[in-house]
Amino acid sequence: MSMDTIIAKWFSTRDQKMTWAISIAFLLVFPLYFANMASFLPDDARVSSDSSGKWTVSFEESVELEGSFSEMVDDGHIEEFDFSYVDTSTNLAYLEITVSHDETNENALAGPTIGAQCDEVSVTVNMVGVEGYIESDSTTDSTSSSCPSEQILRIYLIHNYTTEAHEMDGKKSEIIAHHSDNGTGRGDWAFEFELSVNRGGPPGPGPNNQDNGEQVNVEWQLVSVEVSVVPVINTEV
Ligand SMILES: [Ca+2]
Ligand SMILES: [Ca+2]
Repeated sequence: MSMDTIIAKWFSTRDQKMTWAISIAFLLVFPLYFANMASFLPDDARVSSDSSGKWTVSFEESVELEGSFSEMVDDGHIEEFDFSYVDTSTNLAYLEITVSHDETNENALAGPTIGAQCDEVSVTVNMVGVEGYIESDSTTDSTSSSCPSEQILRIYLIHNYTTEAHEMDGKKSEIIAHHSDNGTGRGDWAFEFELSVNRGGPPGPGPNNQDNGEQVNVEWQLVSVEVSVVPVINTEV
């Protein structure tokens, strides 16, 4: 069978001609499509393949649990607070606790306040009931005796946590694993804060001011993060 005969047979019917026409059209269109595939995807598209490459990693935080309260704390008194979190469907990033106080109630024995001294507030987070955390980056203890005071403690649940978008090389699955909480942060969280009164007074020997403790304000947030990994688009020709 000669080449002319073969070609004549392939194109002998209208259906065969149509099939060839469609096949050639796809051969032309597919390379163009794959070459520009990234530009067809929406900004938040996720690519399911797990090949190695260069990726843009970005983050969106959400507050999973939060609370705030104020307590009038007496000298030497320890206030305790706790909560539980067991949901494993989230990717926990950190717990942040902000403890603030000022000197608001120190009064001289007689007359206006003289030489007031800021009270001291110490905060301790008890991690015994919690499934792991990143010890090297976290703050679980803090003390302040300068007013006004704001102490911020963060306990991280992801290694090298950042919210700045950045590029990484490797497999997508490895990058997601790199930014995973790995199950840390679940369990019973507990923290306590203690106040020690400092009484100022007029210069020289003599009686100290009165100070009946202090108002201590606490805010806390347990924050999760959604990690987005999209391929870096090479715009160079
Ligand atoms: Ca004081
Ligand atoms: Ca006070």
